[in-house]
Amino acid sequence: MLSKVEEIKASALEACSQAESVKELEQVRVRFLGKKGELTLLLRGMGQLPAEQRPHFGKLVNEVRDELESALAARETQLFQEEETRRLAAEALDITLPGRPMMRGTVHPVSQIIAETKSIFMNMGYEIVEGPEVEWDYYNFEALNIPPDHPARDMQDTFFITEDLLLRSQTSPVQIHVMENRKPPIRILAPGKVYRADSDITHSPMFHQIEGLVVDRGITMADLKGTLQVFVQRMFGPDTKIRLRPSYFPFTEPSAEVDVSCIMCAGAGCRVCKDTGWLEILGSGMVDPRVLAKVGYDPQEVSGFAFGMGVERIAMLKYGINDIRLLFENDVRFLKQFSSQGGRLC
Ligand code: 2U9
Repeated sequence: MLSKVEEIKASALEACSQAESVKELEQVRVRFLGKKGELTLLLRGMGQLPAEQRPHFGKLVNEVRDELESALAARETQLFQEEETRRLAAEALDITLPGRPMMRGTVHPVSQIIAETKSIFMNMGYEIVEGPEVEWDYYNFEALNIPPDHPARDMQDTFFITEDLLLRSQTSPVQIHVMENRKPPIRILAPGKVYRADSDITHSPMFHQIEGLVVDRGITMADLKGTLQVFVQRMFGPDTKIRLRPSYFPFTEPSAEVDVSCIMCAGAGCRVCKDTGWLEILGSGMVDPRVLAKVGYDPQEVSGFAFGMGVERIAMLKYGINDIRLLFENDVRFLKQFSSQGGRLC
């Protein structure tokens, strides 16, 4: 029986050191120390020994069990550490790998034109002003010398909310509010959304306008022309020329449409300018004395010039866009072409 104990001890310690995982180690524990384990059964068979040998035998088996338990615990700690090291190595992150590339957003071409125009006029001392998109009929029409029978008031052209309330069809009401609340000198730029019941490849029911207004003593058409000359040179390039053609607007007298030398062919004639060498970009004129009088200014004392442009039209000309709807669809393939990096990855 004693040699059997030594035999079990040797094979248990051997199995313990050979176990390659915590699971295998548990099997070793069960095999030798479990309820039906080899050492346990040996202890249970002690009754077959002569009485005087039992204490010595029992002591020996208990020593072997203690030794095996210590060996199992030591091996378990070792295996835990090895398994932990392997797990951490498998989970390791390589933080030197480059990150996933992300597309950088771009500024919408309409916003680019608005920002550029604001910057050009702010550098000339203009103040940027804004106002409500829902307006009274009075501010959108009446104060601007647009009589009740004028075609612009037609229900087909303007989005009326009630008989007196509408979605503004131009940003001019903003300038009327400013003039009602301030005395000249006035030098303001009013960018914003406007609404007209119009929709085709060059018209959208909502579009953006930028209007400018200067009122002071002694303002003349020369001031208007000089200001617009500076604007187009900064917007389209230093060689850009302008020409003024007589026109009519209810709120300006005299009025002029302003053309720039074609930004595609520099005036030589091409498809974009329909071989004329010129592109119409805005309307302008001297503020009608009746408009000045309506806000309480004395037209004998002060005069003013005003101009207005459609932002989408400027963007279409500047970037060669042939359908206004592209500016409202927000197709990333279209928009990324207007990034300063051409929509490249970060
Ligand atoms: C006040 C007095 C006068 C603003 C002006 C135009 C001429 C003009 C159009 C350009 C293209 C509108 O978007 S568009 O269809 N605008 O031609 N706008 S003068 O005149 C004003 C504004 C405010 C108090």
